[in-house]
Amino acid sequence: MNMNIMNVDYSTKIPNNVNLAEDRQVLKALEGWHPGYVDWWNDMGPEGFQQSLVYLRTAYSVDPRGWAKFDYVKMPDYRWGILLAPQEEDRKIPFGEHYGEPAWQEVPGEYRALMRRLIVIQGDTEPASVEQQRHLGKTAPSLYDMRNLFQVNVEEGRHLWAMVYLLQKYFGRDGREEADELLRRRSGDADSPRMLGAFNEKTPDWLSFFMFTYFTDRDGKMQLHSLAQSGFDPLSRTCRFMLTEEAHHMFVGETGVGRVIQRTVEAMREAGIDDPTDIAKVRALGVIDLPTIQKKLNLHYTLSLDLFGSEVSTNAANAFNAGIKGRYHETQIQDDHQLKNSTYPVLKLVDGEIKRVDEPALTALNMRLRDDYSQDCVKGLLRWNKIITTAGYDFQLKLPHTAFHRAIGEFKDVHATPDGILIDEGTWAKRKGDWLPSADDGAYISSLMKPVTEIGEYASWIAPPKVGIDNKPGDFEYVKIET
Ligand code: BYC
Repeated sequence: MNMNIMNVDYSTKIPNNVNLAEDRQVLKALEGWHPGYVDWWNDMGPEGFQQSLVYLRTAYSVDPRGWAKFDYVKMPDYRWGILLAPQEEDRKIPFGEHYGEPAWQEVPGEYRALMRRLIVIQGDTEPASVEQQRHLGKTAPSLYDMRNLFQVNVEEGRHLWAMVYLLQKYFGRDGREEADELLRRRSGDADSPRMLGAFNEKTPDWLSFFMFTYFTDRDGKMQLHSLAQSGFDPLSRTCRFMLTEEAHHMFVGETGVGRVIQRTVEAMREAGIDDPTDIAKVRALGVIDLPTIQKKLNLHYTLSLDLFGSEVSTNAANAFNAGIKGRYHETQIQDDHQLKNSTYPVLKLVDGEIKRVDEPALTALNMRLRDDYSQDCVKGLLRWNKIITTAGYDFQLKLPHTAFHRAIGEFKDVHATPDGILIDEGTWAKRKGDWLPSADDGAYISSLMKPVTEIGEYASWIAPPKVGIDNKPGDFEYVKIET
């Protein structure tokens, strides 16, 4: 069949724009993997609502000008497909030792293991997040939010398919085994956990979900951007298309947190509360106080910082030299794209003090990507803070210092305040509850997590969105539950 790469072939069981109909072996491998995926979705995907009609977008093209269509779909019937951004003619490897050589259409033998490891790590995060969020449908603050949760979930499922396609097409038997393992590991499981720390944490409530989609999905954005630079063209094209979907996930996070803040300041204004740190008074209104929002932010931001690995990493240097994983916006950077003689300032612990030390730029790539990430995070905070100041409150949300609450890298063995002052174990134990959500904070937030399923209604602790999904009006039924 002659197929336009822009449009997706829906005639095979697995929608795709990679001509699977003529790639029998890979089609067979994917069809063999499909039942296990559906079992995983049924066991570990959203709890309940599997028979509900959800107003979801599905990709039908990879043309950035119009790639998705919206319709009511039951989640298990979602068409999870393999979609790669169109191939760029004569694309060259944009960095590393092979700088300027034609991009690879197959995996070079010497980089197989390194490449497979990165693809597996990326793939592992996708089902993990679905597992972490599986119970949230039951406490959705509105049908609008419930629909957004499920949209994020089905797309993370598709991102798993994206990585599994690469494994099965380009990595032979090893790839097929890895694809099976991706369905076997479980978030938070003691024996068989997901690979990266943040993906084994709980997402206990909707504020966590919004923080996760703001901060952790944004790590996804940065990592996907770096892999989109890859000299291995199929990986690059896969990640480029994933980024199109990823934008909505971060939108859900940013607007979600923004709407929580909006509702809190509105309720405080109506009640005549001037002091946003008067937690008991604010909580009596059935909204989430700003200091608790700051604590949740501290938690999710630092868990996400850990996802960038160690500040100084030979793994990162090897992946860059090999032409497998580049920098954020690599092609827009003005330098030799090989980092032969350059340095990059890295925050390190030197004689018990936090210092900036110049390291070879090649080994400091994780730190550089993390810095790009932190800058990207700030943008949303500015918008959140504007909601607070517009309501007339003198309170600012801040990103904590990178030495605060870390489990990976330079600062994993020390304790620091959110301002970056090093403290001892005893002080940490005493003050921790001021900076990270405590059991009481968790219990209070949980007490608010009552489902709201009436059309156009919202829970007490969150403001309605400014615009509907796909420009739908406020009274749109985003999820038809009774089917
Ligand atoms: N937890 O040299 P180092 C997303 C391990 S999110 C546990 O410092 P490297 C999404 C590391 O594996 C994006 N272990 O690290 C978001 C290594 O082990 P080995 C996911 C960790 O390799 C929301 C050792 O420590 N994609 O898409 O330079 C919803 C030394 O590591 C952790 C990617 O991450 C950790 N946090 O960098 C859904 C991209 N960190 O080899 C989806 C692919 C490090 O000694 N992955 N370790 O056994 C990578 O680029 C890199 O593997 C990492 C780590 C950036 C993760």
